[in-house]
Amino acid sequence: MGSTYNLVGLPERDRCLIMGVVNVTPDSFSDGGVWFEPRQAIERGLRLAEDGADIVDVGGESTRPGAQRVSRDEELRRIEPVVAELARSGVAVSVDTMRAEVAERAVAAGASLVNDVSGGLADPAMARLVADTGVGYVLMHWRGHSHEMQERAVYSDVVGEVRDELRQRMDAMVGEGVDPRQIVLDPGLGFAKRPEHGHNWALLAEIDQFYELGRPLLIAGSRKRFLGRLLAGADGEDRPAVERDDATVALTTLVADRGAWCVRVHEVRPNADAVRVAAAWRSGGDDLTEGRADVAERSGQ
Ligand code: PMM
Repeated sequence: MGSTYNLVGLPERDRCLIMGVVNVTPDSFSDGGVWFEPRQAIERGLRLAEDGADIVDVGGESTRPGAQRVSRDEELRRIEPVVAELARSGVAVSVDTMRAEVAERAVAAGASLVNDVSGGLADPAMARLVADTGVGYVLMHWRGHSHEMQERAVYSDVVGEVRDELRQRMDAMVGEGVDPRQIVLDPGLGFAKRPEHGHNWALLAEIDQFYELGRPLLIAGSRKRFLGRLLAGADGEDRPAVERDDATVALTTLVADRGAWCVRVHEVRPNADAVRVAAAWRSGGDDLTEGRADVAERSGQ
């Protein structure tokens, strides 16, 4: 399973990893505003680690469809103290940013992973920063900023095009000095993918095609609109974001069984249970020694 990739500074487990989300933003689609103050965001991150997050992903810029960009200074103000305090507490931290300067400051503050939803396209300095620091790097499939991505969600073969575009981006990053072993790939569910066209489900159904690229996969479907659409009520309205957690857990179980390296989720505990169920399911019970001991260890229990 996902443990054999050995990304520097990140935990290794014989199961799919859990990345818990802390959005230090007033406007993220699923939890905007809830953890906006640094103190609340730090507490939330520590809580997610206790709940079983292997990595805590800290982001200061909303990427919901239609969102406008925040300034670099504001993004730094939001995330830097949160990254620093979580890292100091022993949490493996990932920084969700498209800006090389923000990534650089976050890595200096202790982040072990740069999670760039633009796959290096939003900031030409990102590749160099990743190469120079040697930090792990999530390269997501992306076709443009939030205000323009939905109109770019035009595909004749969504799986083939996303796979080829990920390969091109990976080649470009490696061409600028990034070691391929630093890279984690992400098909970018919800980013230039339209629920009404089934793009997200097509990518999930063909997840095996992404393993052909030879890198670990991060899947981030938590609370996304394609789940809301799937669970629409009789009135035709999408299920609201905060009521999509059970569906998220189901998705986690399925992608963990299909070998995903990590899932990025808002509600950690049930997903942490789900990846353990998937690991036991895959191994046929051969390796049940770990249990949740890793979580107890970290929280000093
Ligand atoms: N989605 C969001 C934010 N960051 N990072 C990665 N690697 N992949 C994603 O799909 C992704 C991401 C948007 O969701 P949120 O607003 O709930 O954080």
